Amino acid sequence: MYRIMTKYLQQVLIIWFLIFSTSGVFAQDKNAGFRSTTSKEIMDEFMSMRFGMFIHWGPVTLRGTEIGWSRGHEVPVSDYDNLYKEFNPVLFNADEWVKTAKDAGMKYLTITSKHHDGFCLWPSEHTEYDIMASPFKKDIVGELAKACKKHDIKFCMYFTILDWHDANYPVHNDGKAPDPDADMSKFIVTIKNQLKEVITNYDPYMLWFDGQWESPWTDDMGIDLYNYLKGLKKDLIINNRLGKEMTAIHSKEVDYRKMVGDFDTPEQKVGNFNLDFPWESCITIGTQWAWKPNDKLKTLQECIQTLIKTASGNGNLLFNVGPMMDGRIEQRQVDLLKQMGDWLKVYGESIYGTKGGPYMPNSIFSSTRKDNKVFVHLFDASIEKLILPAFSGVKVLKSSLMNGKSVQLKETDGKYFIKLPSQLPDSVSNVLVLELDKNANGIPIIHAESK
Ligand code: FHN
Repeated sequence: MYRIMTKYLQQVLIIWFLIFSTSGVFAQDKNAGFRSTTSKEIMDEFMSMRFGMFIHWGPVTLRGTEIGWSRGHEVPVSDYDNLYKEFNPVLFNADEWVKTAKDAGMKYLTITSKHHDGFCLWPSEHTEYDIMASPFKKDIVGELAKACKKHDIKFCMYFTILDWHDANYPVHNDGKAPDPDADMSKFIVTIKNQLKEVITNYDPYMLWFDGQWESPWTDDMGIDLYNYLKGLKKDLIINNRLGKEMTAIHSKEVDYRKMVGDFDTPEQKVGNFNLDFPWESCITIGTQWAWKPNDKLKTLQECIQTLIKTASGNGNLLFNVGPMMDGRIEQRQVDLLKQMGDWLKVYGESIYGTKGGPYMPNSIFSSTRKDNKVFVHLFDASIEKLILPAFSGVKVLKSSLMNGKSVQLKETDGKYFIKLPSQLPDSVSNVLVLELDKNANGIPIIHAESK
């Protein structure tokens, strides 16, 4: 009898496994070999910062065209690849850049240490094509790392894993087929050596990779590089552009199980609301990543409300500036960032260290929350009333505008009827604070119509 039972049991187990393994319940993730090893504590700290400075800079500023992309297009390769010989940003002052970031209310700074044109803004032992070959001959990355440490700003580095200048990388953004004489394994040795060099010399808080969409790069290379880097620095934060799965290039929903990295990186758009996986939107203050003469900059309201909308979606904003060829960030951009910082001095509690929700964002308002407060961000100063679904099992003890004035709130039939002052105080963006009798983070997500 016993033998018949075990035989039967074996058959059931085999059928059970076949059903589940084909139904995808146990389907191996595409990157079964990848697992993010960055702790939740580290990621929570990063995500609590909400706001960082992105800097795209290099010899290409001498032409005012897009970094990397204009090589061999708006700027002939022979011209582009010799710009470094003229690159002498004598007005570069790392402390000034970092103070500009700090005055903007930014908590971290990410510099394009090496973009797709392959030029390195630090003295590298693994290439001649670096800042020491220019008349400037100063370690830009090193000076920024030092200034960030001095001003308590987290120092981060952008690093491209494609390199249209390096002969060992098979693709050169010239529309031609990959170069058969290129040697990808040698290229990977070079970038591993350079990454070891910058981690050792500058101790970056986060590495922001880019350029994984081209054919020579594979997810396996990304997984190998991620594990190599984590072997060098256990607490290093690494974005998701070591792998092919991301939103920045594809406008589809991201399958987080397939990502290689610690956070998602939507680009030039506010990312989708997501409480489960960290994300950071990278967005330009103008229209071009690198400096562009007379570029059209975003208005202050667009800048502030972009930050609000990323925080309301539970994400960070990496906001990009393009310094000029002489090393200064143009005054227009500095002024805009300072005004963002002034707004954050009043309303920063509704951004830093918050979670997105509980109200899903819409065209009239969005929301963030922290401890026993829900912050309702009102995008239009002319709004006079708001009707919101009430939080179940929660009491609103106080409702007021963030800079003080109390606001009438009546709860009837599961709704809050809120009467706002005729003219809201802030011309850029206003914040209504609902103080609750319990922690707001437990409130389930609520879809509220924008009326
Ligand atoms: O090609 C780059 C581009 O130049 C810029 O660096 C952005 C910033 O995220 N990333 C790539 C485009 O997705």
